[in-house]
Amino acid sequence: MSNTPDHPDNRTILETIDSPSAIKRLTIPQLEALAAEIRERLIHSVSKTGGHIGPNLGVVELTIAMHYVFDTPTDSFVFDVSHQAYVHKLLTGREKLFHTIRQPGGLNGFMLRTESPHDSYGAGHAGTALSAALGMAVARDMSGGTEHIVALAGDAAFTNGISFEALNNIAAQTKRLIVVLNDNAWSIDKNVGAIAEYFHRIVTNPTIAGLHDRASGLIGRIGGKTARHLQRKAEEAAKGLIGPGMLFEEFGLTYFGPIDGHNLPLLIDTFKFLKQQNRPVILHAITQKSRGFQPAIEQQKKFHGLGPYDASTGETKPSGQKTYSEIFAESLSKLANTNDKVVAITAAMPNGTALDLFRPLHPTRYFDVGIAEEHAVIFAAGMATKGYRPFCAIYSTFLQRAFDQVVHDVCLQTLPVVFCMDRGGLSGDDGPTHHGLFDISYLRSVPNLIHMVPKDEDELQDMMYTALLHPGPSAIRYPRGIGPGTPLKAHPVALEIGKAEVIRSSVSGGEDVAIFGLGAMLPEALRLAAMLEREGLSVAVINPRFAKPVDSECIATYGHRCGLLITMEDHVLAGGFGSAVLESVNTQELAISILRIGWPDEFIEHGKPDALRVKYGLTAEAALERARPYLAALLSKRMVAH
Ligand SMILES: Cc1ncc(C[n+]2csc(CCOP(=O)(O)OP(=O)(O)O)c2C)c(N)n1
Repeated sequence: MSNTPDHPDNRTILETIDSPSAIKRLTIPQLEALAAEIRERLIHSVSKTGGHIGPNLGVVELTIAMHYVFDTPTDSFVFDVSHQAYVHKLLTGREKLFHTIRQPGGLNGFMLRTESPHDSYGAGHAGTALSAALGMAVARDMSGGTEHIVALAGDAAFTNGISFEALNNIAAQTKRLIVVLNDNAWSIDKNVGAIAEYFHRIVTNPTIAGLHDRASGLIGRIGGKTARHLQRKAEEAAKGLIGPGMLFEEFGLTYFGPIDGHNLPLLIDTFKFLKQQNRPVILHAITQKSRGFQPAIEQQKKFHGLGPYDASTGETKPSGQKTYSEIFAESLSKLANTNDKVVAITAAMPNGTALDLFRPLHPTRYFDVGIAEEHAVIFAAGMATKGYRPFCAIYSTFLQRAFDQVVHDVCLQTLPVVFCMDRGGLSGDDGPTHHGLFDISYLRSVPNLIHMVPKDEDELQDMMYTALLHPGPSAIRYPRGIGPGTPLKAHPVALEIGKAEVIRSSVSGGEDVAIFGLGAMLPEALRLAAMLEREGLSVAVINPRFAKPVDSECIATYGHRCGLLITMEDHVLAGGFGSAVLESVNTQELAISILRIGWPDEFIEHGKPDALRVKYGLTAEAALERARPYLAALLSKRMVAH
């Protein structure tokens, strides 16, 4: 509780921060108390909502210091991924709403321009902060502005190509940009590659560590200008010692650090100093991910982002049934047992894709390339040219990054790379940055590629086997979380390419309606069929299996037999599976009505998938209402026929 004269009531310091200007009135001890309160709040609140607890616990002091020194929304903060913006949200007038984060209708889990003027740039995908911040800085310079632009990016964001594309341009484009490298040595898993090692070398270099300690000591004792001068001298001396040309200096950014990213007075003093610089600068802050929450420190991977947990023990509910991701990883491990050309590639998502189950079984055939989807795809293409069979496990939303590589490197050369797209469909709590709702559209237009969507876990393993046997590129999309729980056959079977599976059809062939329920929508298709039957209609249900090529023979068969085809997909309608059916109907000149059920041409907000499906009409009930205008005609046709 705050006992200062400013806050005589019973409110905590955090509760008194209704805008960042309130932070500026606090003393260092009060700021430190505020940091403790924020940690407490994060741990308890996120235990109920789920979310990115580890990254946020690591940036408490950094965010406080930034808000202490700079003035948003006049100044702009650009957070990479922006999954670590919870503290920023708490300090920018959203403290009272914080319990709603990631909840339907509540705060988004990422920065959102529409949510607050303090959120200057939205994100959810990695590697965007430096480019966006540079764009803002250049726009400011062009319009004669004086505000500050601060980009905050994690060490893993620097494994991403875009960060380097931005670095390549910064010094040439602006004299005033502050980049904060929040180095906690972790991506979601341990950060990987040469950049991670480079940061590690800087951090563990005893000479530099000594200088940095002396600098912080001096700041603590002396404070003010002299200390800043000495600190800069120390940091500049350090630069000469680091060796290989100081990566960032070579890019034209003046490097400061490494400094302790939890030392509030040091951070404040350093930001004040950086604010005055007339040159692009990078501050290397060392932070501890999950700081202040022991269960998370011990299980960094798990606590990067997760669902609800016990706030005192960190325990989570046992998951029970295997997820699609786990089935994917186990099936791939089995395929790798029998085929030594099978390799697995992830772009920094060993946990999310479950490839960390594959890694110990086939360590030499497992590749984590960092947050580098474009590279992952071309790397896979390269391996495929040498006879290997790469399975690229990349979420549907993140494969968007590598569209050109899919087209230009893989499909144009007909290389047998398999894209295993986890989170194909609505992702739920993470919201529009993470929904995987576009992959059928963006992949269906690419020649040579086949696109499969399993109805259950067993079909996923069949599709992976089919992809392995297929001589060209293929993609498989499967949803987040668990499936229907179908047990796996001992051995997968190869599916006929472009052949749908008829789930139910009347023996007489006299259906009125055929419903194509793609992947996770098949159960809804079956429910819809039951409802239509109650209305007196005869209904066939089809598992399309392939979004490309669609089964035109099957479409023709039912196009001739029925009066209505209904498609259901967990994907946008524009260019999706239903569009593919429409195209086939058009090409075959079938005279049949088509009703397409899928996501509308809008970005879908975060929320619970079931509720969002109800809201946007992706349910059997909503489909029945949409089908109603056709029903009378179908029924009268039926009477005439019989
Ligand atoms: C293009 C893209 N690929 C993958 C991800 C998934 N992802 C979210 S956060 C993250 C790790 C970020 O690590 P870092 O930048 O070091 O920040 P930290 O979480 O450690 O604070 C990854 C891989 C993503 N958001 N965007």
